[in-house]
Amino acid sequence: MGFLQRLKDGLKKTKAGFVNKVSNIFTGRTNIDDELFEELEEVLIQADVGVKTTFTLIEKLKEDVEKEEITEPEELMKYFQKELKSLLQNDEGGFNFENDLNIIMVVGVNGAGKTTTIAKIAGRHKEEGKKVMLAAGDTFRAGAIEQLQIWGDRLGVNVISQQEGSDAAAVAYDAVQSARAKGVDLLIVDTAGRLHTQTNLMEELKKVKRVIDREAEAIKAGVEVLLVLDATTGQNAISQAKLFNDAVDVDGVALTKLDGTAKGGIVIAVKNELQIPIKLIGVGEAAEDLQNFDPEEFIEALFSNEE
Ligand SMILES: Nc1nc2c(ncn2[C@@H]2O[C@H](COP(=O)(O)OP(=O)(O)O)[C@@H](O)[C@H]2O)c(=O)[nH]1
Ligand SMILES: [Mg+2]
Repeated sequence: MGFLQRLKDGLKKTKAGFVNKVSNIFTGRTNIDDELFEELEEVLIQADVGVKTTFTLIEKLKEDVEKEEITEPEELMKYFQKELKSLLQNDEGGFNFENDLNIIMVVGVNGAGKTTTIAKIAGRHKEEGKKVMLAAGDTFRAGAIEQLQIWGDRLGVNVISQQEGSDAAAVAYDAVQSARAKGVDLLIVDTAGRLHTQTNLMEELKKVKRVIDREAEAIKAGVEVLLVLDATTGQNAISQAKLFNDAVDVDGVALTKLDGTAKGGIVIAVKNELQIPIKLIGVGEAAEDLQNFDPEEFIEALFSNEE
């Protein structure tokens, strides 16, 4: 299956639950009236686009109607897609590594998809011929260390770990040293995501980040923080993102499980309410289902008439 087909398949639920409703609003009437905008507003909010972003979109559409003298609802739908695309612009999908050693610190709550996303990123870069290393920084659960180790074995990638309960910042420190010594191109650091002790978690993550930043600066390694968000958690994902961003300055988001929700509008909310670029989207469990985010392709896949 090709890349675009995977994207389309992964967005099926959103297409059925959101895009088709939007289409019906534009095709099922002859006039552009207040009712059209009210219905659209409702559908957008239901699809997790977020209140603020929904209002922005509606305002822009009303401006388009005036400026372009649009009278046909169906024509306005083209402007709707155009405005969606422009709201998602400036997102550079994927990674742009510029240093000899590049470090990605991966954060997010338990179950968001951190470990699987790490494995997918690692696998992809290994295939491209890069030397990849993983660090088992979720020291809170023995299961998490083991899970990463299994992925490492499967992918043929080194995993730096210590035992359960050890200091995550110490694991990160070891990993950066080892990565440098072994000439690694990409080091990906897993972290804990337990939420019942939120303050402790954020303090721990800050410490890990401080250590990574300090060690990276000394050897001119690149560092970025990737926040993994589960698209099926809707507006919750947005509040989580604010917490993580306050603690560790998030550079990019990986939005997983888009295949599991009809509310793909969350993509637009993440971009606009958080102002954090979406780098990756997950549209399924297979490695190929983690894709670099491309707004153009995303909108095409959503609105295309073909299955
Ligand atoms: N359907 C679907 N499942 C995903 C996706 N990404 C991750 N998962 C699943 O989400 C579950 C939790 O993932 P895990 O990586 O262990 O989360 P962590 O606790 O954040 O490390 C696993 O069963 C993954 O297979 C995705 O894009 N689509
Ligand atoms: Mg994990």
